Amino acid sequence: MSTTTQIRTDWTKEEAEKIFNMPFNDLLFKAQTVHRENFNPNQVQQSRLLSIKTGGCPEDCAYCSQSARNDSGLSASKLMEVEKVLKEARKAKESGATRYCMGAAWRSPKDRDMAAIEMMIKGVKDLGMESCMTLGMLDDNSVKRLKVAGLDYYNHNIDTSERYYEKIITTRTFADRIDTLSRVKDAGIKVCSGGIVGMGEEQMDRIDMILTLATLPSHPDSVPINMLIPIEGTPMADVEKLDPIEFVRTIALARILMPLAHVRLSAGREDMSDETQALCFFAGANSIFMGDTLLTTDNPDEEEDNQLFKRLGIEPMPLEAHADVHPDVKNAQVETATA
Ligand code: SAM
Ligand code: DTB
Ligand code: SF4
Repeated sequence: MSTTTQIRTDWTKEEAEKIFNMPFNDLLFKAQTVHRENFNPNQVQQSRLLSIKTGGCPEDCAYCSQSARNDSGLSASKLMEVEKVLKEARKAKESGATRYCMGAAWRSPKDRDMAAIEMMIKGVKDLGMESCMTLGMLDDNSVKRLKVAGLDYYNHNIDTSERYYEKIITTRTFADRIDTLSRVKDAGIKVCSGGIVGMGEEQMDRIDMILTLATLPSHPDSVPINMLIPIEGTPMADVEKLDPIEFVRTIALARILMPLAHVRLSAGREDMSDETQALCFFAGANSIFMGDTLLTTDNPDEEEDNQLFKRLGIEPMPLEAHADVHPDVKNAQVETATA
């Protein structure tokens, strides 16, 4: 039997709202159906994350432990040495990671740092993993250098809806973020872009955030959906917790609107029940960060995740199953053979 998935970038707000608000069982069924048409439903891609430059960031993101404007108690560090980064990358490879993501608390990378960044990218590639960087906004020169160094993915999140954005960040605009995403795409680097839910936004903001990503000229290859990790000393420290069902609905909407994207159940798993995580996988999440720290906060340890995978019959997604899966064709018809 053969099934087809239509890839659309012209979703309307009405369509997105209607899907988001479907009865939960219908929504999950639809998301799982789309998921199965495009991916092995029992495979989840594993990425590892390392903060290569922590804290002291000049931006004012209200959720972030690393903003110099938030009093989170985190001390700022310099850019990590290349050898140290590659030592950590080797450990990640040994534990089964297929993608290595490196994050820096910068507004944008400086010229003087680019040589070290390039060596990190090359080193990770030589280990046989995909490389991902998240360094803030990019100009034409730095995006070109990243491409030449062989970078596979660039992560830059839109974070929330355009409407709610100004409540969260004032030092860079929503349009700045879209601009960086289009530079990355134009340079031929794969785009990783998503956002955070549970920041006190309304349901329409969660829907709009996904809609913005799904109506970009082409869908991001990876879409990280983060549940806010409330950090003491930030303006978001005491935000009311989001109903996990709303989180699962957000994942399902991302899966349905962007059928070929790797939807990552990203930050927030440490405080999430196994059952909520299982629902996220059922709703089409097929990527996670493995390892006991994210950038500055805790993540479930490897053993815990291995146990959860075992209970759910989930296998790590092999590299060949996710590399270059995304045909960059607007309105493409994708034929997938199903058993
Ligand atoms: N400084 C770079 C930038 O912001 O573009 C890269 C690193 S930044 C920490 C990467 C992303 O992590 C943010 O855009 C945000 O979506 C997510 N993030 C940061 N702090 C978080 C938190 N406390 N809870 C959930 N997600 C968070
Ligand atoms: C993304 O969307 N989530 C990751 C990654 N991209 C860089 C970061 C999560 C950070 C969580 C808070 C922290 O550890 O500081
Ligand atoms: Fe800086 Fe990124 Fe944190 Fe914003 S999210 S304060 S840009 S490290």
